[in-house]
Amino acid sequence: MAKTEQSGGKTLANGRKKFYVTTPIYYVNDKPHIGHAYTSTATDVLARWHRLLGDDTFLLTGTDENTLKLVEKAKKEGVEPREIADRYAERFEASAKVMEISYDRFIRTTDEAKHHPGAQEIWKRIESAGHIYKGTYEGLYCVDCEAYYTEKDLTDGKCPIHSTPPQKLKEENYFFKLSAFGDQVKEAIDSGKYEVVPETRRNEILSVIAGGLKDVSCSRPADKLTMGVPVPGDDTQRMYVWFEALTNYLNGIGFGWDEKRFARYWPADIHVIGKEISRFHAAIWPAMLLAAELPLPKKLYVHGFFTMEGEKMSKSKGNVVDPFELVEKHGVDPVRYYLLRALPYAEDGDFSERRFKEMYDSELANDLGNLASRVLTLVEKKCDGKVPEGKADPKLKEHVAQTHHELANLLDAPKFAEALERLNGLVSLANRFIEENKVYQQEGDDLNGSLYTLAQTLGHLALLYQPFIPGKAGELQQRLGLKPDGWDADSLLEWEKVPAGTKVAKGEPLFPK
Ligand code: ME8
Repeated sequence: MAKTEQSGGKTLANGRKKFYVTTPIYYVNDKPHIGHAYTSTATDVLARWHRLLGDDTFLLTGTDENTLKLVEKAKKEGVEPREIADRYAERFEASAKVMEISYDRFIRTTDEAKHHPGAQEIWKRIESAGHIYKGTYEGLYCVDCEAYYTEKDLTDGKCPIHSTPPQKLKEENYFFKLSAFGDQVKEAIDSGKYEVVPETRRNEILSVIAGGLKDVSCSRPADKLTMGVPVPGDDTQRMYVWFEALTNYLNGIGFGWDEKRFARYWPADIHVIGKEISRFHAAIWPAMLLAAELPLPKKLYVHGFFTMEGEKMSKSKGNVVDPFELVEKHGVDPVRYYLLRALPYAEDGDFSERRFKEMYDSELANDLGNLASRVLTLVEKKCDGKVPEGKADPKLKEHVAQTHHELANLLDAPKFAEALERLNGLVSLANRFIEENKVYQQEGDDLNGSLYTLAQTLGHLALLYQPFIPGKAGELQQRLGLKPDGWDADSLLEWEKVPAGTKVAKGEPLFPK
């Protein structure tokens, strides 16, 4: 398989490919829930996959803090906004750790040394190119979305996402000439230079652009938005939160404070986001970059939303699922696995405890867990715990190679649920191989060939599941004497993973029931 097919585009001076992936930065006015955990986990799968391929990988996540809603919440609680921001930013970082997100940097937009300078630099570049002007904004604003709306965007006079009436604003602020970039953004998306997936989302955004992009307000009066990034050269204004938050994707890798690192990783290979913020990422963000004369990101992946047992998750319904509790109850790998499997590509998904249990029992315990324990038990019982020398079964070997190929394509899409299904397909095939050949009754060369083949297959599975369930995959690697890192696209594909003579350990069931 050609390496370029699997890796991020740019080749670095040291010959390695780079891969830069981001999560949205999350608001700090509330606790993290499984929606946030899903996005971060999906992002993490891509980062871990590219590290496995040997790419120089960077995963950025963090928090979006300079919001009016935080200022208002702080006023109500009688505390400084920063106090609340610190509280929740800590919570989000802790949830990233609990979900085993392998982030390289956690950015906070209150960071005056490593976020503000980059955000202001972008402002200056856009302004000096003539794309920012002063005007009066008169219209609607949803504080929960931190977004401007027109009457026709509303549902029964309310915000379509939060079902709350928006504020009416009339204020002096700066505008970004978004209208001047419609054609260029359209061309970038149409041509795939900035690839927006799934296609339904791409078509949606193209029709928004075809309807005409209007200039957008890009600042708020400093007396209202008392925290935030000061507009360069005008103390009375702060940058509108989305306008500076989007620049986190540049600042997080060094824009404004480590240009060398910035040059190494930009452009982003993929931004992962939820569907409600696609306009910001597919229209305003590329326009800002074009205006500032910076390269566009390569891809935007827009995923659907989780509902909870069929209902919208909301605090008032009390059905928001806390990732900390979930991990405490089930362990992190099953939670990651379930979230990734439960959200189909291009659609919404439902979180259900019953489905979680069913999936755990059938796919993890009965299929993958069982395969591992059957193969390791057979090697222990029949071959003294050492992988025998034997002839590889050509069909299973071919299927392993095919799985690599398909997995690479599915993760390139990226289709997480399908990628796991594909791996599960290999597990089923290996289980069937044991049944059909009655490996437990085999002797001599037949037995040796079967166990040698199964040990290699299990070795490949231990590596290929690693991006999804790093803990359990790691345990399996250990039992097979397999190293977790130091692989690249070529060595990963090599058939022999657990050479004859390797001493393996049976261990406890990987997924106890
Ligand atoms: O929008 N299902 O932050 P946010 C799946 N700060 N994913 C969900 C979800 C659900 N029910 N609910 C939330 C913001 N998400 C801005 C982003 S980026 C420059 C600024 C995930 O805290 C999903 O990824 O509201 C969504 O886009 C994100 O959380 C929104 O997080």
